[in-house]
Amino acid sequence: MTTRILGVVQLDQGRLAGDLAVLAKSTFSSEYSDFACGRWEFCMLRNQSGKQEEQRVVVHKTPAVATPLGQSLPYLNELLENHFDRDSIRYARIIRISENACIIPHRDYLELGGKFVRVHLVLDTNEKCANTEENNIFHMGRGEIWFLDASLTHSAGCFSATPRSHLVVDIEGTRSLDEVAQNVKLSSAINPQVDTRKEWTNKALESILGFSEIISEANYREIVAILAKLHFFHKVHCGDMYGWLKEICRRRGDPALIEKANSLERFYLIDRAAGEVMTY
Ligand SMILES: O=C(O)CCC(=O)C(=O)O
Repeated sequence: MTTRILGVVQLDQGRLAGDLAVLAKSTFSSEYSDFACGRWEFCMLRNQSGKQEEQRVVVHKTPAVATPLGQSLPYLNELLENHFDRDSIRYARIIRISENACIIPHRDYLELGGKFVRVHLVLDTNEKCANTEENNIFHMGRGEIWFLDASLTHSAGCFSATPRSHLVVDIEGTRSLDEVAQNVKLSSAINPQVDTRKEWTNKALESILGFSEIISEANYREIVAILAKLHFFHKVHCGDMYGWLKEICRRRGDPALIEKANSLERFYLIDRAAGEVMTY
């Protein structure tokens, strides 16, 4: 796993609560909702133009400018200024995941022709929230700053009634990882993460392949969401869902559904055009 913790910051819970209360009343974007299985959402705090309407991420070379929402969050601004090099920030977003939602396993940057150093500063979380990368599952703890290798297949989910909120910062891609997180405590005390997921069994596999009896255009997205969440609970690679989906559609024998499965795998894992949106 190349994703790793970079350090820990001491959060001021009172001031953080003030900004989280503002966010709770703010409008989150529906951009990238094709990546969401349930309520996985984000809002922009800094972007290229400083305009709230600029919601899509592109690779650019100028220091990110605070949006009106970003300007209204004094503590989060202070965290950005204290722990990152302002000139190297390209985007800052809040990503919130609500109960029983996740982002579909995917790879980033496929459409961008470049990369960022993507870091997460964890604002609000609990033990029922997890991130995943290929075969691995891990929990990012409150106050921790993590580098996330978003070019690998990954996902994140929340399975508690309390939503999870991360401050996600995209840093100029040429910056060395060692200089990305500033004024942080090193995290030598962090316990190694234990994978408590269940073993995957043939019985479990056959049960989901049984969706081939009922899959249709009408329930496709719901079945995709079920497949997308399984790796949070069973020891499988987070990208395995695309193989299962293709097999379900093959067994169904419907060419349109098979084509849709191939197209989902291409879009989320292999190749996307700039600005392309997936509908299914
Ligand atoms: O943790 C999340 O909500 C999203 C993780 C992710 O997909 C990313 O940061 O690229």
